[in-house]
Parts: sequence; structure tokens; C-alpha cells
Amino acid sequence: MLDAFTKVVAQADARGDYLSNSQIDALQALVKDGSKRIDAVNRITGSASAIVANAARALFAEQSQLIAPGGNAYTNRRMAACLRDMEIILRYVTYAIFAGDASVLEDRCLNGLRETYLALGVPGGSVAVGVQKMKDAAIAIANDRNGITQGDCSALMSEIAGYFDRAASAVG
Ligand code: PEB
Repeated sequence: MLDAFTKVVAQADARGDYLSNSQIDALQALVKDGSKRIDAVNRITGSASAIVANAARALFAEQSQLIAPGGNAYTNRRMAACLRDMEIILRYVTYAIFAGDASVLEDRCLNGLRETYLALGVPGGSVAVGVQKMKDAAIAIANDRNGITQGDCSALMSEIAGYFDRAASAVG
């Protein structure tokens, strides 16, 4: 598991060289905007259960075959497994946002997930739709400017969107 700092150290070490100016500049920008990052993680974490529940509700409204008899989320046991999976994915996305690096999400959550879903008969495309719904809700919450000092959060928001997109494309 890497974070934004250990990632550039590993890259520099692979070249056998000092940190480059562009690497240092990128980390400088990350430190400068660190409070935005922590705020975003706090907000998403604080609303995690609502983000999961609303995304799942919207997914099942759109794809009602999932909760009909024979559907992959039919029975309370499978419904619980589905909600838990969405919660796990959201949790790893919050770790990636915090670390400023996708490796924790990749290595500990997404690696092998497509194969697991294939083996279980879980429809990965539907999971991907659920992840996209979590993305929209998480960004709306993280990017809500009401009542706060308004700055430019566009880079952070596209970074956050990228982690959700990565999770969706890993299974969809
Ligand atoms: C991945 N999901 C399931 C299982 C595993 C995962 C390993 C099998 C074991 C179990 O049932 O607990 N576990 C999960 C994960 C990590 C992990 C992400 C990462 C670290 O360790 N079914 C649907 C929806 C979707 C869904 C589309 C959006 O119809 C999910 C939710 N996952 C789902 C379901 C099961 C499952 C298991 C229903 C149970 C499948 C079954 O037992 O038939």
C-alpha cells in the first residue's frame, strides 16, 4: 500500500535519482490543499451509510430483477451481502482519497473482485452501476459549498471521481 509520498519515493528510487522538481511541486500542491482532502474524507465517511443505502435503493428501483425471486440480491442474506459489498468499496475509496493514491483500493479491494463476482454469479455490471450512484452522491456531499469558504476543489473532485470510476470499471 502506497500513499502519494511513498509513491513518488518509489518512483525516484526506481530511477536511482533524487526527487524531481515536478514530483516535489505536485506534493507541495497536495500538502497545500490537504485540508480540502481531509474535509472531503470526513464528509463522505460521515454520510457513508446514507450514500450506500440510497445508491442501493436507486439501483434496485432501476434493476428490479435483482431483488425478484432468482435475482442475485434476492433473499435477505444476499441483500445484506450486496449492501456490505457497496460499503466495502466505499470504505476503500475513502482510504484512497485520504492517501492520495489508488493502491490501497487496487490491492486490497479490487484485485480479483471481477473473478470473485464471476464465480459467484454476481452481476458485475450492476455493481458498477451502484458504484456510479455512490460516486454521484459522494461528490455532491464532498463538493457542497454552502456555508463554507469557497475555493477551487475541481482537481480533488476529479481525483475522487477517478477512484469510483476505477472501482466501477474493475467489476463492470
Ligand atoms: C466481495 N462479495 C460476495 C462474496 C465476496 C464478495 C468475497 C462471497 C462471500 C460472501 O457472500 O460474503 N468481499 C467482497 C468485497 C471484498 C470482500 C468487495 C473486498 C475486500 O472481501 N448482488 C447484487 C448486486 C450486488 C450484489 C448487484 C451491489 O445483485 C452483491 C451489490 N455479493 C453480492 C451478493 C453476494 C455477494 C458476495 C448478493 C452473495 C452471493 C451469493 O452468496 O450467492
